[in-house]
Amino acid sequence: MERTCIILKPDALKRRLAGKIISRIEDKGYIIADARMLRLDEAILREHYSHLVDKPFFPDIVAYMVSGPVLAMIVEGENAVLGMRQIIGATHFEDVTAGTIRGDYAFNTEQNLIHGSDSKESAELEIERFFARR
Ligand code: IDP
Ligand code: MG
Repeated sequence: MERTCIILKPDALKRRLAGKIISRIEDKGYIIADARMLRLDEAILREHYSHLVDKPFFPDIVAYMVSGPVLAMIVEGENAVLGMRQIIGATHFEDVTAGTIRGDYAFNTEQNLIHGSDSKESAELEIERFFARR
């Protein structure tokens, strides 16, 4: 069984969309194996988004991601990494399609409600980062 790390970002909780998003995950057939509320800080975000630290918008991402609690989850099921990326939708707003979580609820590239690991390797690192270490 494959597992992936999903994070409901602060806007998902502020907009009271957690229930709807979790329903979509369960409707796909996946199991919420573990979950925890976290408050992220810049240090963990520099790690989690290490591929973006040099981007001009990185300070905005930090401000967004520390603006409230997040809900980190371990989601399990067949092809969970790719399957979750499919229901999450594309990264960039111009590529997002309706029917995905981002396509149906987000209205820009940055505040896009949900994180999902992009590979099995990232999933294991992120589960370690958000569940084992803290
Ligand atoms: P992903 O979340 O689809 O895996 P990444 O490229 O890993 O996309 O980017 C991480 C997060 O950083 C995105 O989910 C989004 O919140 C933010 N982000 C990525 N690219 C941009 C951008 O061009 N402008 C503003 N925010 C961005
Ligand atoms: Mg990513």
